[in-house]
Amino acid sequence: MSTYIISDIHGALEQFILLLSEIGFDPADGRDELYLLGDYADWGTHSIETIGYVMDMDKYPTVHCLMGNHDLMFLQAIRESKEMLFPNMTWYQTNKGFKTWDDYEKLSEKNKEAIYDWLLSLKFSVDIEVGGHLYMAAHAYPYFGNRGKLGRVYTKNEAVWHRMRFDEDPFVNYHGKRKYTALIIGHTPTSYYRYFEDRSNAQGPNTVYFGKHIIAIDCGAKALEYPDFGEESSNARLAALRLDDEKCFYIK
Ligand SMILES: [Mn+2]
Repeated sequence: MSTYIISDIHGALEQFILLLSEIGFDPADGRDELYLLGDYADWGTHSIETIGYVMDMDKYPTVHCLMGNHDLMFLQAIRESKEMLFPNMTWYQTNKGFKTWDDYEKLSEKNKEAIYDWLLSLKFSVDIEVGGHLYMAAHAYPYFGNRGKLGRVYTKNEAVWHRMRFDEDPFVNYHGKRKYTALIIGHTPTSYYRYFEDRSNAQGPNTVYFGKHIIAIDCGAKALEYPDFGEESSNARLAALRLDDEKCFYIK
């Protein structure tokens, strides 16, 4: 049994399916665990299809899906449209949610409701134990609910939006009993962490970043369909981390 983690698919369904085949993950055989850290949609043109695909996978007990900021914006847009307000225009215009929304509006009421219910069901963090180590996985930042003694309030909003610095300790205000080895996150493309660590930009394709307190796995797949984003486009990949031996798998 192995434990795999993937984040920030952003509508890159073809690459996601190739990556699942590369790691040999099949939810029907019940052998391995798969954690998806959010941001299933937006940017890529196959966003609604990606959400449908992930929703089908999520029916299996070995698949665990978390909330990302894009999933939260999508959820907020649906709720606003239900209340006859305009959907979240920041998401629509500046976070590349327009294709997701336009495709969503073409769906049947039944399928729309299924997406809404699924988005509402997404968790903000999960603890993962592998090889004697305890990790927390979240889209961007820890979320504890009401577990443990906390030196500050950790909000759901931060859990999907916070931009972690490369040297930041996300557990510094957690005074509970659990001893976390690292926080595993997506959200911020790993080129950002490598840049701040060694001030170098010219490093080729993005790789998973193993920091002091974090493991960052978003290798920038959102730019796969955008050739005009310079190095962000040429370095973009979708990554899977196998937590057991920290082996990484990549699809361009
Ligand atoms: Mn994100």
